[in-house]
Order: sequence, then structure tokens, then C-alpha cells
Amino acid sequence: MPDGNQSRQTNTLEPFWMPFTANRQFKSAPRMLVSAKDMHYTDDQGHQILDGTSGMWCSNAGHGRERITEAIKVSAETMDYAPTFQWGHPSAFDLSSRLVNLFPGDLDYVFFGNSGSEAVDTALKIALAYHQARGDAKRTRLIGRERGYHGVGIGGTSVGGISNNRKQFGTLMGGVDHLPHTHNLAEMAFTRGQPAWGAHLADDLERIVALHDASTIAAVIIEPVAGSTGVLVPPKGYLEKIRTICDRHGILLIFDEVITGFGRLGEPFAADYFGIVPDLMTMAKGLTNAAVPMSAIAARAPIYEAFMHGPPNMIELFHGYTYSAHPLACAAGIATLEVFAEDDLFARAKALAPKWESAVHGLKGLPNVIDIRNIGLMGAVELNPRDGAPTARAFDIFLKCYEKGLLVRQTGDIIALSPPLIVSEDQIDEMVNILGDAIRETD
Ligand code: PXG
Repeated sequence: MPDGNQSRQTNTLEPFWMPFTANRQFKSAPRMLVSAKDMHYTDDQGHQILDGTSGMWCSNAGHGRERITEAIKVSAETMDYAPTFQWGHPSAFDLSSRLVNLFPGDLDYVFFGNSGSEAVDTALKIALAYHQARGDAKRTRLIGRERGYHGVGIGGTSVGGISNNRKQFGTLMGGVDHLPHTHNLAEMAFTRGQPAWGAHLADDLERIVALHDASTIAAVIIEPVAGSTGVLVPPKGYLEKIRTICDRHGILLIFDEVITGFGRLGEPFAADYFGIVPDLMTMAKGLTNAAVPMSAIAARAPIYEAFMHGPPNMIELFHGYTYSAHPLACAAGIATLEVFAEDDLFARAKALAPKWESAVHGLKGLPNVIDIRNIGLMGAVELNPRDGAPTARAFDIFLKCYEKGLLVRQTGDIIALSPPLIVSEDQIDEMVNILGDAIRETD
């Protein structure tokens, strides 16, 4: 072992082990963002970059919203931290009340975490503990879906269905099965909005139930619109069928709304958009406009009530985080909800969705474009992979977009878009024009 100090790198980029990043490639040509305001980032070269992805699907109200920044400042000055195990602080209850007013149906209770991954693992644990609390402790199986993304905790990785995110980590949790994904280019390429084909794919849940027996299954978790894997829009009737099958067999349905929550589809939640109330619903990202990390899990009243038995001085759920309902995050969450309401941003997203749809579908016919998908203010362009070099074409397009002043997300051979809900019609055109040029200029 060389002396620790001598082996230290002088390159200041080296020590940060970057998440979900090609570290060596990035550090040889870094892309450094230094400030953000409204629809734009600024990089360390002084270039303005139009934000086509709300950061990473999270800054739904645009960047640097003064009301949110101010609320964070005031909160930090008043009380830096307060525990929420056996203690409370007012903004935790204030945010909870406002959130449950926004949630659909009888999603009347809310639990807090700090990331989407924590929200997912919390929801899975609540589902398991709920069945146990009802005296149905045999229900321990969890069902996810191929191509699903539910964060990076062991629970979320286990129910997740993106192979690269799983294969480095051994056998993961036992007792997990997966529904098939809903993507089928032959049947649905270039569909605008929800595909007409594919509702029958939900019937696979009946096959899984028949295989394992309903009495062993605790919950099904799905993203109502699969985001990370490249915007897979649910076929018409698919989510309704999943809800019906879960109800038939006493299985809880968890919607992972980490991306779809807070206006992405032009409604508060995808649950509202599709008119389906899940039993548990996870959210993060847009909850605080990403200004402070925070996530939440909504639970239907009967789930919470199932725990409220036994001596009242007993802790009902042995779960929580040091930073559950952190004061700074609560302040940011309250201010974010106020910004959404004042600017009527969900309605704005809804009104812009038709413009968005026609703009992204305008890229049809460009070289290598094999599919375009959209819903609300989400969009994706799927490219033919280069022979022997999957993902390389989309990565080159991602870099070209950056050179031309546009931030997009690349996932596999797909470019995903999800602009802040404050985007203007001109900025939508600008995004699509830049992306179109980048696609044309890439072999
Ligand atoms: N569930 C869903 C549906 C998500 O999209 C998580 C859980 C995990 O959240 P955290 O906060 O633990 O990262 C996510 C996160 C992308 C991208 O560009 C997507 C996510 C995160 C980073 C990048 O596709 N989704």
C-alpha cells in the first residue's frame, strides 16, 4: 500500500465517484453546471442551456423560484433541524394537511422520506406490515414489472426491471416476480398518447396470481407511465385492469409517481389523469421542486387504520428516517405547492400538452428515429441502435444537444424529454429544433 497522502490525486475531479455516470469519460471532458434560473442552466463556460428535462424530472416549477428559496432561508434560520420520532414541528403537519388535500380518493395519510428510493422501500415495507397487521402475514410476495424503475434501494432494485440496474447486485430480495413490460414497437410505434393495443398484458397478473396463489402476494408496484426506461405510456385500459385484478385478489396496488407526480401529466398525479386510486402512492422530485431532497408515501385511510390498534403508547410502525419531514424540506414543499397553485401550473401543463405532442411527433421521419412517444409534458424519441454499439448513437445525440444548448436525458437508445411546466411554446419549438438538428447530424 503506498502512503495514503502520496497516492492522493491532485485532479480535483477525481474523488467524486459519480452516480450513474461513465466516470472516466466525464472526467476527461466534464460538463459542469454552475447556476440555474427559470428554464435555463448556465455552465462553467458561461453557456446558457435550455432545460429539456426539469433537471432530472424534478424541477417542475422551473429553477430558482424565489418563493421556495426564501422559505428555505427562513426555515434554516428559525430551526435547522427537529426530530420527528416522538416529536413534531409545525411545518411537517402543515405540509401533510396540504398534501392529503391534493391526493385523490381516500389517500388521507402521508409518510416522509428523502428520496424516491426511500419512498419505494417504505411503501413496500408498509405493504408487508399492513398485511401482517391484519393477520394475513403470509402475503409477502412483491410484484414489479420489467423495465420498471423504482430507485436503488434493495427493495426498489428487486422490484425494478431494468437489467443493468440489477445484474451487479446478486440475487436481491427473494419472493419477487415481474409483470411483462408494455412496449411493442410493431403494435404501437409513433402512437400519440396512450396506445390502443396492449391492455391484455395486464392479464399476466392473473398468471402470476395463479402461479404463486393470491394468498402469498402483498403488493404490485408499477409506474403509471414508466419514466426512466424511456417513457412507456400505458395502453388504454391496462391500468384499469391491473386495479381490478388487485382488488379481486386482495393485493395492494402501489403507484410509483416519483416522476408522474406534481403536474407532469397536467393533473396533480397520474392517478388523477387515469382516474385510478392506488392503495399506496410514492412521490419525490417535484414535491419540493427538487430544491431540498424529500419524498413521500401516500396511504389510503384503511391502511393507516389497520395499524392503529393495540395499546396507544406503542409505536405502530417501526420505520422512519432521521430526516423524515426535515424542516427545510417541509418549508420547500409548502412553498412549492403554493407556487404550483399560484401559477396554476398543472392546468398550464395540461393546456400545453397538445402543442407538446405535435412538436415531438414532428421529429418523425428523421434518420434512425424508430418511435416517438408522449403523454402530458413527457416525451421520448427512440433511435435505432448502432450495429454492435448499443446506446452510442443516443449518447452522441445527447452530447450534440448539450453543445447546441439543450439538456436532454439519454437512456439506452432513447432520448427523453420532460420540460419544466413553465416552458413556453417557443421554447418547446426550440427544444425540438435543437434535438432534430442533433439527430440529423449524427450517423
Ligand atoms: N421511482 C421512480 C419512478 C423514479 O423515476 C425513483 C423511484 C428513485 O428516486 P431517487 O430520488 O431515489 O433517485 C425514481 C428516480 C432519469 C432518472 O433520467 C430518473 C430517476 C432518477 C434519476 C434519473 O431517467 N428516477
